[in-house]
This record gives sequence, structure tokens and C-alpha cells, in this order.
Amino acid sequence: MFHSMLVARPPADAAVPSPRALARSSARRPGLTPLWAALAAACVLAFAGTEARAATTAWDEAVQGDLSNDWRNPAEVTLAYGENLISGATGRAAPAGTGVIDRDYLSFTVLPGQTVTAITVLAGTQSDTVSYPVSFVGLIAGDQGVDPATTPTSTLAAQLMGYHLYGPADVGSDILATMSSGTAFTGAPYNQPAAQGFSLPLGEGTYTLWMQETVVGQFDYRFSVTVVPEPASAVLALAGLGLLSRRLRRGTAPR
Ligand SMILES: [Ca+2]
Repeated sequence: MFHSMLVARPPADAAVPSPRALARSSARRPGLTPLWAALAAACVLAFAGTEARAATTAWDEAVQGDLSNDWRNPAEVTLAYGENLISGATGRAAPAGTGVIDRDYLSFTVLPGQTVTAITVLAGTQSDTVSYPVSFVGLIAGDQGVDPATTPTSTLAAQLMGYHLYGPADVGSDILATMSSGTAFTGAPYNQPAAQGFSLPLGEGTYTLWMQETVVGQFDYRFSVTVVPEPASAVLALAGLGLLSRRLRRGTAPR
């Protein structure tokens, strides 16, 4: 089991002035005390995380190797602010029905002040085209998956925060929203029972994603996991910017 915490990298964008530089320039302006300069710096830091920025490759099986097949020991994946790309393949070796299944398990940690707002299916995602054109992805609370041998299926599903049977039809869609409902999947003969359901966005904590396909073959999946500052942080930053703006217009220092 891996227990080290994941650290989201702070944003580093040359277009954003550093807090120190902002404090220096602000200090030269009449009516702006170091207190307000510090507030401005905090606002810059808070909003830097909300800017659109290049996607980060969180895990690419073509580079980092097969994601863990062991539900007890998911691969640890570090998420950065912004879009995090996760790509791999899951499937089953021949013969059909008895070949080994390549399951993929990964865990990630959402740090304080962060939320995950979306898991989007990206182009290049494939699934079985012979039977039902979907593969499975489940979300579990904590740093372990769920024993796939758990029966009955309703007992297994009840241990999942949510799940979705994804496929090419989901490309461009946010499946985190779908998973959050926890509702049963209906698509005979693959009807599945209900999961727990959860609130969005996904807040602080450690979670595990479980991907698998049970038909023979290897099927690529590509997901984007989006991490942003939690709403409370953004509201505080907005309030701070509003106060600072009014003070600057008046040219007054805080009392
Ligand atoms: Ca695997």
C-alpha cells in the first residue's frame, strides 16, 4: 500500500506577477499599505489556480507502464491544478470468458482547498464493439479499490461512490456528474444496481478509480480529471479583490 500524500503543484505562470513583486510595486503607491499589498498577493495566488493552463499528463500507460491490477494497491497518481490526463488500456486475454482481465486501479488525493469538478472522456477512448459498446469505471472512497469478486453485484455496487459504463459515445462528456447520481445503469443485458452517489464537486480526500473491460481485447481509455480551487477559496478571493479595488479607487489605507 502506498501512503504518501500527493502534492498538487502550485501554479507557476510567468504572466502572473509574483506576490513579492506585487507587494513591492504596490508599496510605492500612495494609500496602499503592506496589509493591502499582502491581500493583493493572496488574491493573485488564489486566482492563478483558476486560470486555463496546459494539461498535465498524470499517468500515461504508454510511458509509465500498466496501472496496478491489484485493487488493494492502486497506483498513486498526482493531480495538478487544471486538466490532468490519464490514459491507458484495459481488456481481457483470450479465451473469452476465462482469460485474465487487465484491471486498472489508481488512487489520487484532493488536497484541502481543492476540488475535482469533472472527469471528461477524451477522444481515442474505445470499447467493445461486439456486444455492448461500453467499459466500466468506478469511483471508491479511500486508497483501495473494491474486491471485484464481491457478490452479489448489488453488494459490490453499494461499495462504490459511483460508476459509469463509458464508451466512445461519452467523448466530450463529464462522467463525474453521471457517477455522482449513483443511479443504477440500465442497458439490458448489462443492467447494474445503484451505487452510493455523492455531491459535486469532489472535495478533499483520497479516492480510487477502477477501470476494466471483460471482453477479449485491449481497449484504450483517455480521461481528463479537472482540479480547481474549492468554491470557498474562490469566493474569499473575490471578496478580497472587491475590497482591494474599492480601497485603490479611494486611495485610502485600511484602518
Ligand atoms: Ca492494469
